[in-house]
Amino acid sequence: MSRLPAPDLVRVADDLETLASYRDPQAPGWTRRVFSDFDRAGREWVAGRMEDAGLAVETDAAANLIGRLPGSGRRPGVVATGSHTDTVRGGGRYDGIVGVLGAIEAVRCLRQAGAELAHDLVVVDFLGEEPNDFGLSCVGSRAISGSLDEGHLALSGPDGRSLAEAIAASGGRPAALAGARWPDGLHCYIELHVEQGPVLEQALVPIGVVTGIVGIHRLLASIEGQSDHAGTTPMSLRRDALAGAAEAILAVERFAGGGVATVGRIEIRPGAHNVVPAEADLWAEARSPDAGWLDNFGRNLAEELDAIGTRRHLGTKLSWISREHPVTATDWVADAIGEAARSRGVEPMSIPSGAGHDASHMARLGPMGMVFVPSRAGRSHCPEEWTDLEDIGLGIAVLAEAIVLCDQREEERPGAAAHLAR
Ligand code: HGY
Ligand code: MN
Ligand code: MN
Repeated sequence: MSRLPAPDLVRVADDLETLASYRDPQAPGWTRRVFSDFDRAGREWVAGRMEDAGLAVETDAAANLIGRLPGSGRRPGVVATGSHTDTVRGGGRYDGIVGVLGAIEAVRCLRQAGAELAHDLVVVDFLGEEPNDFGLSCVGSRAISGSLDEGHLALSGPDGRSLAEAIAASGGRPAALAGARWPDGLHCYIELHVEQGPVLEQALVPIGVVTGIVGIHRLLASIEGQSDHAGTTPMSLRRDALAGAAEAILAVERFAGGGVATVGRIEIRPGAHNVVPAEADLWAEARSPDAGWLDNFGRNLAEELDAIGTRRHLGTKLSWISREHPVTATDWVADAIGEAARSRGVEPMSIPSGAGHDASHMARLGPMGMVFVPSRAGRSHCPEEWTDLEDIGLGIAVLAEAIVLCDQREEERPGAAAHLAR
């Protein structure tokens, strides 16, 4: 039996509702996109909640919001938890948010119980987990894990600003980004998140222990043809970039067998009824737990784009925006999460994650595990996204208990070393 108090569900519901009120009223759903005024204001409020919970708050060079509870044992490395509070356009109130507000509530439970941790505990609201206008996701966790490079910082957005400038406007110091990597090492990272799929709900199991996270490869395919008069140019003489793009979209769908792949955005120029399209840009991604499958997908798509270009006399260019490898959760962290669930009377379910998470990047630094709670009807990245408060409360209780269990583990077990070497 746990000696930690149960999370205060009224307080958690209030926090969820307040953060949801920081939203873009011009956009659908509960939109709070990274680098927007709404995101900045929401995170300022989150910083206040961290302080109220007894955390010492700082903003690091990548504009990650970090709340620290000092440990008493002077053990090296931190126990880290958290997630993100930015949303996709038209998103919901739970994706990422449950992991940040849940971590703050877990801190309150630990402090209320007088629980002393040997390691420092840090709660992170990572900057910009969702793909942003620069085409990049997980900006903050990439920076912390040392993989946000100069090329990323130079990416330019629709308003002509660079990613570095956007990070600075959100309170970061991009010139000092090397310092964003955890200076004191990672004992382990545990993230609470909504499942974003239907598996737990259908199985009537309220807690999932994540086994691993899919790899995600994101790309931009640019197709160049020629703009011509749509009434006078014979079909045989056209170099229609959009018709080529249509073939490419269907190729992405065809090559998705065995994994998932999506074209989520397309831009056409000049974009008029009566002009043959001269340029098309497609933003697409593929996901799989199998790194080999992802490589094959990329090869197949590159060959197919070349073939489309040759057949249709179009120029084609494929650029990879990011290529995240699949990661597996660390056994001893996953075991601790399972034990924490059982201490709350729940037999958890092992479950892979088809969604990407900051945890994928934190896994570069050390042992990683995730706790999932059910999503109603599996809906996510939409305004209807919903998780019952009781399930969120249980997830927070499991997170708090898992933090205590993982804190007590000795460091540098062989599993952790193998993980870092991957
Ligand atoms: O796109 C994803 O998988 C995540 O929700 N950011
Ligand atoms: Mn998301
Ligand atoms: Mn998320």
